[in-house]
Amino acid sequence: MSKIRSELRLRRRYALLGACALAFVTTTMLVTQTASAKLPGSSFEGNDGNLVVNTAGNTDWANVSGLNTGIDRASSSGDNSFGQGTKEDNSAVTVVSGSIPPNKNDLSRFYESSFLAANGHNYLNLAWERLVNIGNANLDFEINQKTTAGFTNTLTGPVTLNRTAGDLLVSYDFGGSGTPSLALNFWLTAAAGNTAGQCFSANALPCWGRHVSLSSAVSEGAVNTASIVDPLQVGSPTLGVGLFGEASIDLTAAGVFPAGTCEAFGSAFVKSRSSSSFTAEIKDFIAPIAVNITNCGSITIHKVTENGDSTFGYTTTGALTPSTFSLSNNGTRTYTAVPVGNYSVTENLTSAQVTAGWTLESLSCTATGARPRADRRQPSRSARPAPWIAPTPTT
Ligand SMILES: [Ca+2]
Ligand SMILES: [Ca+2]
Ligand SMILES: [Ca+2]
Repeated sequence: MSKIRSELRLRRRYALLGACALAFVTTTMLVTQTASAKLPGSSFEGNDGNLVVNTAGNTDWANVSGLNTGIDRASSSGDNSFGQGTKEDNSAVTVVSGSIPPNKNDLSRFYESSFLAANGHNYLNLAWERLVNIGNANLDFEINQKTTAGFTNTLTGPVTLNRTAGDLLVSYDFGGSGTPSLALNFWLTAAAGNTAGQCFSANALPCWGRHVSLSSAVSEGAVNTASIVDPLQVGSPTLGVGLFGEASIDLTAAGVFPAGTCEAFGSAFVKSRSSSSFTAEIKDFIAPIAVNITNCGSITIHKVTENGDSTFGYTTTGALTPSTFSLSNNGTRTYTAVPVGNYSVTENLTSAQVTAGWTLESLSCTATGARPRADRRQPSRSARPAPWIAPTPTT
């Protein structure tokens, strides 16, 4: 989660007001879609079927930030998969050990990255690799808010997937040639107010809900049509035709992150279906890995005084709750689950504090887990907010 922290230091001498402007998104980008392999607003080459940057200034798997990698057990009698007859709607599953049948996809690796772009949209990139090209590739990436305790790549036996309402299933259906079909399902529960009639396939809750096809306006994907190199593997091996597939999704445009809401997904894994049917048996999987897919961050204000102490009042903009607060020396105020937007926090001295000689010593704004914009400027002697730093949270 992006975390923006500001710090204000005051000491007695002269009266001054300080403010820290915090912006998750500070600019509006005008993006024109071109023939390059990127979604509008994204720098990621998500439909060229390779892992390397082909156009300077872009990103691809070879250089994307926040890369997460899942690696399957060796493809042999020790590979892990779901027990016979397992379907997507099953949460109580059994992990078995053994080779993947030749007519089913034998997964070897998957990659995940996500980022918040300057246009305020969250993008999710996914990729998979398989050992043998059997033509079709029908896969599901399951993206959960919570982790499933004990579900590691050494587990065998029963496990219940820790699914939460709103969890995400990204279907990747490749017919052996052409462009893959991408779709989303959301996990539905009675507690969330859903009804069984909203299930896509199952007859009872909890279940995967409506299968939402993703258009080319909000998603893209490709499977490699020529031999490529995977620079993320030791020795950069060559992958033959059809062994690598990737996708990129604009989660915001796809409605996964509605405006003004906070969502966070912390775990992801991939599994292979035996056909394009949603209810087909799922077989091989690669155990879950930690991911950080979120559209929100937190803001922490830390107050430090020198040569005494007092109670200082603050006002904020950006609809933070509470909108005003007070801090004394070493006090902090943290706002969590802060949606994308522009925020400012301003310290307001009382006339008594001015008379007492409080003055601004220093003020710093930093962004953690993010890419701060380092355009630092001296604090102004006016009470206007936003004289300072505008960090953006991610690359
Ligand atoms: Ca690519
Ligand atoms: Ca590329
Ligand atoms: Ca496996």
